[in-house]
Amino acid sequence: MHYWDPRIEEMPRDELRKMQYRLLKTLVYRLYSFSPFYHERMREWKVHPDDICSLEDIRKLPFMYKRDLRDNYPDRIFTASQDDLVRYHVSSGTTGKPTVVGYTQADLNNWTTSLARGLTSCGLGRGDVIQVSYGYGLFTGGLGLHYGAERIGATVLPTSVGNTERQIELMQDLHATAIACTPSYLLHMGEVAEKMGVSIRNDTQLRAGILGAEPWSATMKDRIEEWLGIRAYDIYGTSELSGPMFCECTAQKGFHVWSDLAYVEVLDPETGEPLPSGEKGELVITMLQKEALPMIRYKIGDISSIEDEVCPCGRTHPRVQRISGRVDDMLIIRGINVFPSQIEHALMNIPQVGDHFQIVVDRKGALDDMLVRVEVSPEAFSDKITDLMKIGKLVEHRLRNSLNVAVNVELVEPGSLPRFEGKAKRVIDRRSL
Ligand code: DLL
Repeated sequence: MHYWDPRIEEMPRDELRKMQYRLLKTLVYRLYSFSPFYHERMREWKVHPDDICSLEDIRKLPFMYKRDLRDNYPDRIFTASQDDLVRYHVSSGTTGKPTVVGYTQADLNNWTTSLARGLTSCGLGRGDVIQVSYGYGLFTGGLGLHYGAERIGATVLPTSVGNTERQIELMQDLHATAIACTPSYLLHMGEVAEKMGVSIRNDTQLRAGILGAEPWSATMKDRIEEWLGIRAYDIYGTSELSGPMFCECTAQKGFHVWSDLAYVEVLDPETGEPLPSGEKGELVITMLQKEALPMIRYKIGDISSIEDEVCPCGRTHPRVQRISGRVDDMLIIRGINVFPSQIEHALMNIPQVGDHFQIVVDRKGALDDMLVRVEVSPEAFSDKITDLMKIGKLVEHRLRNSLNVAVNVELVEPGSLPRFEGKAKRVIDRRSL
């Protein structure tokens, strides 16, 4: 078994917790003393650094939200001076102002270390050629993976997104063994490759995908693995935490959250109470070592659960399961909560369904109306109306059973729905327009 830093990765749990407590205590004192924003927040919540006497006391601290960054645009809550910043990333907010994240050199080092551990844990290292097809620039995916891959001694092929045919030629010619991109972009690449007469499974050296930045179901993972002949690893992060940070290991049982860098909580979204291992709730993360933009109890809005058992890979750090949705991308259809990931999960279990779908929500009179447009798989596509009707009925039935709400289904030809190079946009909610 291969580790990047065995001393940390296999550290006994009690030692890790002691380390977390020390880091938390130092962080809270620093912020209370030097940051007007955190000082004010802690006073509002009537908590003083002296009140933090154990790791569990983290629950006394106030939450942070994305809107805190937006309200303090661009850099009013940074806790490092501009002289000490070595980089900015900016996340393109769809609503309101974007969020700006600044990094000191130590922040970049920790981010890169986190990825070096993660990439090593999924079996990559020296000798690998890692094609980085996340966007380079203000988005964190490209540069984040780039530095992580270089750190482990792999050769980086920095293709960024777009120009897909050229990407596939380079993947073949330079013998890429791994690709880092969104799962939806990899699906698109697979299709473009087939149109070029290239099978990723048979005609390339690709054996691993480092896929994330958007929700994707376990069934989608299975399909990608089977179709492309690779292992598909989940990688998670948000720009506010640095960018892509936490990656699955070869056990593929959730991504390890490095305890020396982050403290993770899963809370009941209704009561705010911590949930036991295995139960799904809202992820709240505290970054224990960030200098320029510390994030304490950041309410990310993503839903998942923690698996507390030590991983078969031997790493002692907790694992977070695949993200099953967001608190705020939850669609409420006639009073029923529906997550796009549930729809994906149901669809991907139907062999006649292709890999792409779109959800359109509208209001007809007073009633919510949900239409799911589904590409039929090339093998199942037929010009016989009766064949298509049968598939349509099956899809409707499966969706109704898994969502408990009636759904209209429209089957469309393979290749006719939009494809994405970055994060897929699968939901069109016309009710808010
Ligand atoms: O998406 C960082 C990233 C880059 C992660 C490359 C992984 C790979 P943001 O643009 O700030 O940062 O978006 C963060 O994307 O809160 C989740 O809702 C979603 N997300 C990210 N990774 C995953 C994943 C980057 N593996 C938001 N599964 C997060 C599900 C994910 N959702």
